[in-house]
Amino acid sequence: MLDDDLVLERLSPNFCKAAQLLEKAVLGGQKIVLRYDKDADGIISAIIARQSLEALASKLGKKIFIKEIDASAVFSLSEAKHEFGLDKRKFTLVLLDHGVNSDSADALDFVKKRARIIALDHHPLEWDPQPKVDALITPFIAGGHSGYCTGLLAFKLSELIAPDSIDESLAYWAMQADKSGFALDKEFEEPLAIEFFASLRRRNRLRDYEELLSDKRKVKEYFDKSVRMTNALGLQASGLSFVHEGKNSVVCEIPLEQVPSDYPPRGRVLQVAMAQFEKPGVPLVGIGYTADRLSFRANGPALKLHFDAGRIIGVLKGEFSDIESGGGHPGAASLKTRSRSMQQIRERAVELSKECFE
Ligand SMILES: [Mn+2]
Repeated sequence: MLDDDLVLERLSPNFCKAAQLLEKAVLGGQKIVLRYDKDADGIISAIIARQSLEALASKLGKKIFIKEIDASAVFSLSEAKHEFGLDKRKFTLVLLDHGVNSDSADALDFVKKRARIIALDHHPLEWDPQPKVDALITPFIAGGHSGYCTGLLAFKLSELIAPDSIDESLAYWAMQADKSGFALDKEFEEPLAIEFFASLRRRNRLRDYEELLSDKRKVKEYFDKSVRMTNALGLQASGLSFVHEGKNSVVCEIPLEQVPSDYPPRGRVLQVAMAQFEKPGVPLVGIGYTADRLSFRANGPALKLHFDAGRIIGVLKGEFSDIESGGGHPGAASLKTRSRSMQQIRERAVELSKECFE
C-alpha cells in the first residue's frame, strides 16, 4: 500500500522505532495498552494493531497481554491517572488517532514515568510532542497531511511487525471514514456500520467489532439504519435553515441543536442538510451550529475558489475572545465557544464566508 510514498518513506525511522518497541514488549511479556479514539478510523486502527500484535506474538511464540481502552479524542491528566495510576510494572501504551495534541501534555508526562509511549495520529500538530513520546508517527512531521489517516499508519506499521497479517480492506475503510484522498472510489458500508455500532453501547470490545465485520447482513443493517437516521435529521435541519443566496455562491446557516450529541455525527447531518441547497458548479458553504459549537463544511466548487474554513476559524478566534478552541481544514472545521456570543459569531461567520466569493 502506497509503497513509493515520500511522506511514509520519511517516517520510516519512526515506524522502525515503533516496531522495535512493540517487539521488545512482546518478547518481554509486557502489557500493551491500545488506547483509541472511538470513531471508525480509531477503532479500525486498533483492530489492525491488535491483529498484527497477535500475529507477531504467535510468530515469536509468546503470550501477549493486550488491554483496550476506547477513549474520546482528548487524553486528560485525570483520565491518565484513572486509567494508569495503579500500574506498577512498565508497560507499552499505543495511542491511536488521538493523544498528541498539546491538551494531552500532562497526561503524557504522567504516563511516561511508567510506560513507553507510541503515538499514531494524523491530527494537525500545533506543537512538538516528540520529547513526550518514545515513537511518534504522524504525517505532520514528514511534510504530510491528515489524509494519512491512523488506519493507514497502523497498516504500514503492521507491514513491519507482522507482514501480510492484515486485510488491506481495513485500511481502506479507515481512509473512507476520514475522507482521505487515498480512499478508493468504491463506497464501503463498513465505516458507517462500525460507527453506528459504536454508538449503540457505551463500551464495545474490539472482538465485538470484528464479529460485526464478519457478518455482512449485520453490516448492511447498521449501514442502512445509519443512513436513514442521518438523512431524516439532515432533512429536518435543512427545513430550519437560513439560506443566504449570493450572486455566485450559497451560504447556509443550519441549526443542529436537535441532533443527539452522541450520534449521528453532526458533521454528517450538516452535509445532508446543506446538500439540499446544492446547485451544480456553485460554491456552497454550510455553517452548522448549536448553542456552543459552530462548524463549517464546503463543497468542491467553494474549495476550488480557495475557500478555507480553517482560516476563517482563525480569524474568528482573533475577533472573539470567548472562543475556547477551534480549527480544521479548508473543507471542514469547527469551533467551541461560550454560548452567549454564538449569535454574533454566526453572523460574522456568514459574512466572512460570503466575502470569499465576492
Ligand atoms: Mn482519524
